[in-house]
Amino acid sequence: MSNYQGSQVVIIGLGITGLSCVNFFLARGVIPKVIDVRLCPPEINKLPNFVQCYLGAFNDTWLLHATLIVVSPGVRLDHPILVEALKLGVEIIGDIELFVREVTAPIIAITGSNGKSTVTQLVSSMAKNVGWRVGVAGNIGIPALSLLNQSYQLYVLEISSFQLDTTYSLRALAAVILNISEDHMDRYPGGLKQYCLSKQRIYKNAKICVMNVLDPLTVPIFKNYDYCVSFGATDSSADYHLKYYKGHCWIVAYNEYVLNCSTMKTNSRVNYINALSALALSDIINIPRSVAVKVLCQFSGLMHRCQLIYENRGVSWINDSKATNVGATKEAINNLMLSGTLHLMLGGDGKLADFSSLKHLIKQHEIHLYCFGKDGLLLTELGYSNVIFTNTMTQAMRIVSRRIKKRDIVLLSPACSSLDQFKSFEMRGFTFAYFSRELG
Ligand code: UMA
Ligand code: ADP
Repeated sequence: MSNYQGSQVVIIGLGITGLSCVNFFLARGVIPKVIDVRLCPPEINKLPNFVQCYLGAFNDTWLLHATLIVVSPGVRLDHPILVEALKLGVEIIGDIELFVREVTAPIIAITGSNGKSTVTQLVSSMAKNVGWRVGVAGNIGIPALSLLNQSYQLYVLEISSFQLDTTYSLRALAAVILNISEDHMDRYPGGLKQYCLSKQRIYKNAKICVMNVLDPLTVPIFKNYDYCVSFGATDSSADYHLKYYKGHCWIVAYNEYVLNCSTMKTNSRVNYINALSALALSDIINIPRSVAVKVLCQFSGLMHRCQLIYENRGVSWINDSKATNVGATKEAINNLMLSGTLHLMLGGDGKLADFSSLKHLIKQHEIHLYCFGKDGLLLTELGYSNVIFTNTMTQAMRIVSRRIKKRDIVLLSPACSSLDQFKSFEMRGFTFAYFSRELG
């Protein structure tokens, strides 16, 4: 446990992370200062009035005179004033660092470009089904510090690359990088290499590393782990893999046929792959196989991830609003059983992504494109014919609704963040669901 008495603490960001950090310090008798570039940050009403708050811009004097700066994940670390503070010897960390300095219970740490929330949900459900008290937190939407003072036996943390960038003391019992594909390029001027190095930080000092053998970028570069476990959908040399046997896809663990995927509620191959890493993690913490398999069978997928939300007049409407990068959108397209036309809705903030690898898929499946939002115009360049540009997603849906016919699929898998036009990916997904029913 660290002692922050006498520290001059400045917290940047008053979203859910910033507020959890404020409460953390107040509980330790330290009154932090808070900065937020917004004039009306989301959690301002929950900030006690004796905590000094500077809104609308960074307060350079506060930052340069701090002894500890705690940044929210949305804050860029290459901001000149933070670079200057660092040079002056000011410590800059994030909420996960504060958290891991305090906890003694084992931590399962999960990162990757896609599948983090799904695997976090699966592993934590398995552990809860055994009867353990499990804290589930992190990028999944619950600040880790908000779970600190409870007697959890295990923490399952979803950790983003932004959070890993400001974490130094994580010593996970088991850590996994599920996969790495381009994301958040607006935050990583060093490109995929820099993003990948952020993800790799999860393995630093981990006891057991779980890696995806089909994705070389997930292989640990830090070698001080006790041992490494592998998964890989189509690689039968991996400890956990998928195998076709008598017409069915099976989950195989250490050469044992563990689960017939057709008995699972989800029929998404992506979720079979997520089941592999979840099972690997559950085996590491000695969850009985029977419990793990029961959870996998009952799992029907999370909301806003390739979720069939409406069927009418032979047309299926699928909400994959959580596809906020190219990798997830590719996966969604490849997973579909197409017999009619695919109407794909792309748009939002692309975070400086290179979308070009979608072009081939779009041509191959003769996909009709509907592009909207901040990067909508850029996305229209992916199409050949049948490309529509609108300002908003709802305008695009109105056009889609006039063009659909029996056996078609309308897929919202936008390859972009929602934040240019929506409060969150959930709000974008709910809006899509609402208008599917209105217009479909
Ligand atoms: N802010 C500043 N200066 C900046 C940047 C932000 O003052 O330079 C302020 C904003 O004005 C805002 C506040 O900081 O008022 C918000 O902070 P934040 O953006 O870090 O968001 P939080 O509300 O604290 O939520 C964060 C994560 N957000 C981001 O990583 C952008 C949430 O992940 C996470 O669930 C939450 O902490 C709890 O851990 C969201 C996300 O989009 C869902 N994550 C990315 C992703 O999944 O792709 C990584
Ligand atoms: P994350 O928390 O990493 O964003 P989610 O489980 O919320 O991951 O899923 C986000 C998106 O990625 C969804 O579009 C989902 O269909 C897709 N997805 C989930 N698992 C995988 C995977 N293993 N590989 C590629 N895409 C995936």
